[in-house]
Amino acid sequence: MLNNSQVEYDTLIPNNVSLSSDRRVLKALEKWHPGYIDWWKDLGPVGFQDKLVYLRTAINVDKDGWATFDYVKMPEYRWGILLAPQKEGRTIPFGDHIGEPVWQEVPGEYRSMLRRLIVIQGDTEPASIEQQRYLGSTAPSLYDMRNLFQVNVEEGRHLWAMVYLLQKYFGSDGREEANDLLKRQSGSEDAPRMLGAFNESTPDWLSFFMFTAFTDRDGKMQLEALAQSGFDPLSRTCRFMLTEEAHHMFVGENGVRRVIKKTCEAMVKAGISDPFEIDKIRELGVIDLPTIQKKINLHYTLSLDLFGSEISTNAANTYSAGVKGRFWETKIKDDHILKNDTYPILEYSNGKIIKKQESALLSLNMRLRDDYTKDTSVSMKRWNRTIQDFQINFEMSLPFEGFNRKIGTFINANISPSGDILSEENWNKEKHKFLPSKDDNYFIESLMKPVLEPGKYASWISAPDLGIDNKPGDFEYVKIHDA
Ligand code: BYC
Repeated sequence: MLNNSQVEYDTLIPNNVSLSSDRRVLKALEKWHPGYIDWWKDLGPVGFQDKLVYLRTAINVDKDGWATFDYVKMPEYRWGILLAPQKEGRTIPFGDHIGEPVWQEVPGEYRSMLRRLIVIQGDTEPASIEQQRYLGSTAPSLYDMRNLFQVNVEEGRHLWAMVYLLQKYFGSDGREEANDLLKRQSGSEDAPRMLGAFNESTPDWLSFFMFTAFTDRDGKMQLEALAQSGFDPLSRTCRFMLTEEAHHMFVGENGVRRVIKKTCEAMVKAGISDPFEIDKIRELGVIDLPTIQKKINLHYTLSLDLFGSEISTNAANTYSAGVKGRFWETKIKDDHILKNDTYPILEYSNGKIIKKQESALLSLNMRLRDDYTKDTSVSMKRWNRTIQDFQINFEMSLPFEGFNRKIGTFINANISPSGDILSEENWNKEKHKFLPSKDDNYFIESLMKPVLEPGKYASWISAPDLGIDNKPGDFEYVKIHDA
């Protein structure tokens, strides 16, 4: 490793990329900074901006001790630019340039391809903050509120990471793209965010936990694929972002698990063994398991769409170019060129689901999606273990890949979560058994009452097993009463 992990912490923008001696980029970022703060105040978390929040701040890129915890007001968070250490002698691990030294500058022929990927990645970061902006006022505990704000400030840092790459490596069009990242807005009619799931609303905390469990995990997979890039600054940036991303998925997976646990506890206490006694269970002030399953169906499939079409020339081109790899590319044992390989995919054609072998290069989105599904099933196992611990006869499952899809071969097909092809009429009759209905959403929203006393939790969620940074159960994660 080259010794380039020294962090400049006394500049406006903490960084380990020697910004103080890179006047052009420093100036560009300082110019972008006020617009970012305005955006954060206008479209970031509503309320609590003047409160002290117990937040983790990245101060280093060493494996151990990369973060410090302290009370911070969110607008004063130190959003830094931190790249994982450069690996000496790293070579491009896949594609037509395999074995060549990685690029420290953008190769001209791949400039627009790289810019597009960086802009898409950058666009998702502020989008998720915008989606979650109203949640603070209904937090089920101070612990959860703190976790929400932690996720938010770190997504803000991830935006900075992409903006740095745009400003440093893409000249005036990079500058323009950086400005546009603050202009598009989640859910806007005129200038929406670029990818589907980032224009959906996150109206309640179960949605937030599902989003961080499922959609942040797409983030993990995409960052892992970009971390393989032959463009070394992108690879290093993504490698460090992955360090923070792990906590976001923990918030989601553990959040959903705590919701499930509270439901099971309440059912056992009330002597209800049938998980489908929905009205009785809801009267206990908890969310019934079938409704949680519907939320899984929704968020998993919205996240599948984020992988793009199963067959994609874009994906083949970025791979052959050495710009975007596969999940854990260097651990895979094949030629890393893939021109002669095939990959199994499903295709929906003339009302039938057909299994076929496709070009491995063209199927790279599908392969990454399959890796995502494998990764996700670990969460499913943990959630089901919680249900089994209470001896309740219910098993959560991931729906069939063709269910509820808006991108790819299954676009708008009427297929049930178990993979049955339905007539239009049956789909319309059944769909509220598969996806949250208006009533389900109203019920969930009716539970969203804030709990702001340290150590206390809303009726529908259990306390976490451990505090953040080993803090005790009644720790005041957000100082609500101090100005
Ligand atoms: N919505 O060949 P296709 C995260 C477009 S999340 C709307 O099928 P491709 C995070 C596509 O852009 C990770 N449009 O797909 C999580 C293309 O349009 P153009 C974010 C879509 O290009 C939580 C056309 O359809 N990072 O970090 O192979 C919180 C045909 O494209 C969608 C990345 O995604 C969609 N769902 O793959 C915070 C990595 N899907 O260009 C953060 C960068 C496709 O023809 N992005 N389209 O107008 C990529 O690698 C790829 O662009 C995609 C799409 C995987 C997104």
